[in-house]
Amino acid sequence: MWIAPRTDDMLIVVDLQYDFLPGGSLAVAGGDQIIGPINQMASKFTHVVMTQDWHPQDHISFASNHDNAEPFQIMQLPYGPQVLWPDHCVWDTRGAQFSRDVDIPHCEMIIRKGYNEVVDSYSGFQEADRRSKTGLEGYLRERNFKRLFIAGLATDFCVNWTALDARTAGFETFVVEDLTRAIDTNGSLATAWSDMTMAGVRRISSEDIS
Ligand code: VGL
Ligand code: ZN
Repeated sequence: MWIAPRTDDMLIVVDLQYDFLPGGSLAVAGGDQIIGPINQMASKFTHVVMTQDWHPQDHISFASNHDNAEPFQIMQLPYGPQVLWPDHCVWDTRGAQFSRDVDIPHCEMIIRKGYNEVVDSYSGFQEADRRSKTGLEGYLRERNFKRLFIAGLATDFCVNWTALDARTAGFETFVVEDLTRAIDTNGSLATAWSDMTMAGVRRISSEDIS
């Protein structure tokens, strides 16, 4: 398959932040390996946005903010089941910063998410209550983007939820599989790919992009 980037395509680069990289508090194995190739892919796209996981210290998704809770446990919250995480991407900490190896100077917008202390937001489009929008859909529509390409961290959480919401919003959506890495807790990676496939997300390789 050969795909030539067009000016009505948007590349969405998800969460290339220190806490998701080796040495970080929620490190994704091999996360550092995809940064260089994502920079290269980004240079082929006219339009790029990045998402940034951005939590207050008292965020509901942190196990440390609940009694007798451990990271990676699932807790029922008013908006549904929530995986509890180690503290990560606390705003104004180094862990929340983009890796300095990210080199995408033409990135035109950064969407922060997860800043509401009582709702998590894996998706770049909306919070986990499925109600509060980030504004990304409006931005993409208003500027007439048609196809979305998604890469970054983590395949089974923020990439997955962003891709599913992109499909719900009606965009043709491609996930560049070799430029993602997964957390994979409780079978989450297999579930993510089956959900994305069912939703019509196209699973491609960076080699497909010319
Ligand atoms: C993410 C877990 C918690 C992600 C963010 O970027 O995939 N995962 N917050
Ligand atoms: Zn998070």
